[in-house]
Amino acid sequence: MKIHDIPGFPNPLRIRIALAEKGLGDQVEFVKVDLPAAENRQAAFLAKNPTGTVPVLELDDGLFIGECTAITSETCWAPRSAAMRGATSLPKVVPGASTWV
Ligand SMILES: N[C@@H](CCC(=O)N[C@@H](CS)C(=O)NCC(=O)O)C(=O)O
Repeated sequence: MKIHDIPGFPNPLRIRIALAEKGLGDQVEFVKVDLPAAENRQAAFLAKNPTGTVPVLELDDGLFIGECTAITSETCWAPRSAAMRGATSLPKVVPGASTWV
């Protein structure tokens, strides 16, 4: 799992805090997006997230998920997050669906 972001910016920080709380920091590769150079407005990044914002979660199957709320929800389903979500929670149904709600 990868997180495309830039250190120190508020929305990426939300994800980094959530991952740290869940003990998932070592399962994530962070890919720096050069916001000052407008890398997030280039076609290559817009293909990952059409809103042109960070953070973006990239799952191992190649799915990209934007929006902090959707990303934190998605990372709840990582195997080591069971303690955070509870053992009897509902199963994941539609990956990334909460990006658009
Ligand atoms: N609603 C988005 C907001 C993300 C956002 O605004 N990120 C800022 C960085 S803190 C960004 O990418 N700004 C660059 C831009 O809008 O061009 C989320 O929750 O992830």
